[in-house]
Amino acid sequence: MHFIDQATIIASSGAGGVGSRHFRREKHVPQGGPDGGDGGRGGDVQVVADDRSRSLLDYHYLRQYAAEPGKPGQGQNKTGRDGAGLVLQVPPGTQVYDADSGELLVDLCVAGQRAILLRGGNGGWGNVHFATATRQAPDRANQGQPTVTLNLRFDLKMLADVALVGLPNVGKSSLIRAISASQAVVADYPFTTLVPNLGVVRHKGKVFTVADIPGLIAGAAQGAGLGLRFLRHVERCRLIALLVSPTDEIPAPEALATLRAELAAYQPGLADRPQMVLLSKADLLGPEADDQARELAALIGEPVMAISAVARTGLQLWLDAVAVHFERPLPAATTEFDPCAAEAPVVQPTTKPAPTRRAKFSKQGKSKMPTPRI
Ligand SMILES: Nc1nc2c(ncn2[C@@H]2O[C@H](COP(=O)(O)OP(=O)(O)OP(=O)(O)O)[C@@H](O)[C@H]2O)c(=O)[nH]1
Ligand SMILES: [Mg+2]
Repeated sequence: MHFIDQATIIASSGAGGVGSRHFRREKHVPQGGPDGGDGGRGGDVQVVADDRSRSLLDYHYLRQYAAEPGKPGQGQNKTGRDGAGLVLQVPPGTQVYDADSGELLVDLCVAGQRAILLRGGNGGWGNVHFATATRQAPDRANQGQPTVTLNLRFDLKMLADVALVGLPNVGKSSLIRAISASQAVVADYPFTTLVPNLGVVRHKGKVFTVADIPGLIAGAAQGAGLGLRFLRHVERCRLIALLVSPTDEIPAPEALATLRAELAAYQPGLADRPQMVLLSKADLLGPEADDQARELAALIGEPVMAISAVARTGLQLWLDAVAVHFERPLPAATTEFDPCAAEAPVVQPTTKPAPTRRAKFSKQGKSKMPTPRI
């Protein structure tokens, strides 16, 4: 599957329908009064976080989206039909920006969360509204409010509980395959994984999501390897698992320092995110694996767990530790990151009120319909 995590689109609200300029025409009702109905409302543009979508691929191919305009009002006081709204479905974790001003409009961090980005235009008044005692045949009606166009930027930052970070070839994809149904590709060469993979782990009644991030190398901050492009997906993880393995080209303490330096270069705050160190491919170390893990732990001054995706050892213990980590009540003044607590899933719909315009009528008495911009 193609994975697209950024897209820019143009979205337009529906214009309001034009009001009708109509007079009653019935047998035996000479000079029937005005009966032109109002135009229908234009459709809104909404955005919704949809659990089933994982990528912004659709928006990469199709860039222009428009809600339906309201239908014109009609005689016999008939109001025009409202235009259908437009619902843009994006994966949870998508931030929606106004591409021109750079303003964050809404951060959709919970599945099902939705926001109205643009409200459809109100329909114009039909001539029935303009009748007065002295003006009983009003020759005017209102144009509906025009369409409003917004350039939108979608920025997907995956919402996983745990991010797997390590040098290329350390066994990240093998690990996500071993603990979830993810079909991440595994191969014996660096940079097998080119885009992040997401897996759902079910462990002893707990469910959490794990992201396998493409391998990092020293100098990623300057663009080496795949650069830091995919670290945006680590930004919103609550726990970072740092993997080192006996097959790394550099010793484990050095590998850890490299990974941490690259994380900090991407975003200083990432260094403070809770981390766990995993000694991957423990099967290659045979019975010495646990000793080596203890040695490394003593060297770096923090706990290290030995795991093997191939031999499936240490996985349950590690998942126990992850579950305990997420269960632990957070201290009052915690700095632990929780994307949804930090930005409570309150939707702040951004609406741009459209200016009202009067209808202009040509000599033939026909109204000019609002022309949608796209
Ligand atoms: N012996 C052993 N080999 C492993 C283990 N986990 C992964 N490997 C091997 O290590 C190689 C790389 O594994 P991947 O899971 O693709 O590594 P990765 O970290 O996802 O690599 P990139 O996507 O390139 O960053 C493959 O040949 C795997 O078979 C393990 O637990 N034990
Ligand atoms: Mg991989």
